[in-house]
Amino acid sequence: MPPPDNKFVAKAKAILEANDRNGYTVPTHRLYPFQWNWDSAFVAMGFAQFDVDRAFRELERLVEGQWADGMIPHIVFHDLSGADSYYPGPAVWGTSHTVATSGITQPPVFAIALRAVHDAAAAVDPAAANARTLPLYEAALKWQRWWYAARDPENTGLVALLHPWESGSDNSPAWDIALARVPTTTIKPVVRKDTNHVAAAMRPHDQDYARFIHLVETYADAGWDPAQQWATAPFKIAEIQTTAILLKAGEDLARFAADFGRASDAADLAALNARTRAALLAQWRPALNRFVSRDLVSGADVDASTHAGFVPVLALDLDAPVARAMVAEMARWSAGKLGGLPTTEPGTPIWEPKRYWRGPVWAVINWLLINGLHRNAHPAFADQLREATLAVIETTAGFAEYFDPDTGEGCGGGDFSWTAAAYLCLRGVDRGDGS
Ligand code: 9WN
Repeated sequence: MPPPDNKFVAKAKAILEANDRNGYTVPTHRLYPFQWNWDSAFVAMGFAQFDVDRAFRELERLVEGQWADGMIPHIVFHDLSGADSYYPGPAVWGTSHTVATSGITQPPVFAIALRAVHDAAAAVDPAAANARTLPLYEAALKWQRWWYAARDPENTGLVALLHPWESGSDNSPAWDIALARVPTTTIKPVVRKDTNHVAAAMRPHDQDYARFIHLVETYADAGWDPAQQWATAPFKIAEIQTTAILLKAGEDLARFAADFGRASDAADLAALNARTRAALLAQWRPALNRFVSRDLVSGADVDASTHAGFVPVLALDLDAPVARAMVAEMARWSAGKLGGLPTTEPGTPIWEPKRYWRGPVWAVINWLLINGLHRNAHPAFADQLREATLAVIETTAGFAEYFDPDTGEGCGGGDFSWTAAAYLCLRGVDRGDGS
């Protein structure tokens, strides 16, 4: 169902159009002047609500950055004309690909988006939709295989992140213990630009940035070779949000493999999905009512209370008591708060309602959870999150990057692409799953 005509729908479309840079969409003007990986996947689902051709184009442009080994980097620097407003740019990354890119990746929402874009296109012309999808399916499958080869070489079923930026939740308290082991020394000075655009109190600390850049320099030194990075990484987290997204992507790819008659791809995907499903289920902690990541350097559970603990609902069919316990916990965190689910548990020492991934609400996280809640037969709480997301945008925050759950204030960058995309998809469909 297309979104109804209202002034917010018009504004959301206008934001996507204004952030368009010749077929890809910047997350927001100046603060993020390039193409970001998971942002583009969410944006493609937003475009699919009103312009499927443009939705495909978003994904095609992201694939221009795909490396020979299959990785799709977290930033593609198509056009360097606005480069002075962002740090770190290509010179810091020191990668070598035909288009300048970063050297790390981001959550693989791409295949999930491809499914939504394909299905929107197929409603009009199935043959044309399949023809345009096929090369993107192949790119997504290659990336899926990269994840398993490069980030789960021991075949545990959980994929690991080697840099907090790969999570998309950069300064989450989930990384505090692991990141504290990373030195703050860097070869070249750190020259932050983000705090020229957004108040420092809403962004990561300088110490976080020093460690982020230390990791970049360490991996650049390893020649961006996945095996060498794995061997030398001082930060290595088998991470549940990314793994859950990878599993959902694997399910969507398996459906494409069946549709396209790719029997051997389908068999590979079924085996990978089954291994990951079992590994993810084993990360449930009944005492916490959440799933937990594992720190592969120390071997310990990452038990910081962050939203990531709920994201496996996206890709698992949970036993009813587990789903109920999880929903009750999410309801407790969001009680009396605005915008949906806060990214950390309110009232705890880690809770900072304005500081980026340490408390604020993000529309795209709500969106992933809403999909998972429908899958697991919790439509009432899904609707509550959906209504809260739409309401905070319409009443207090506008299309901000993220929201303060105490005040409903919009924080970070303005006219933000993925917030606009989330709005279009959540406003447009009753189930709120972009389909
Ligand atoms: C680093 C673009 C990206 C999002 C991430 C978000 C933020 C970048 C930054 O912005 O990260 O990748 O410089 O802060 O954390 O989720 O993809 O919107």
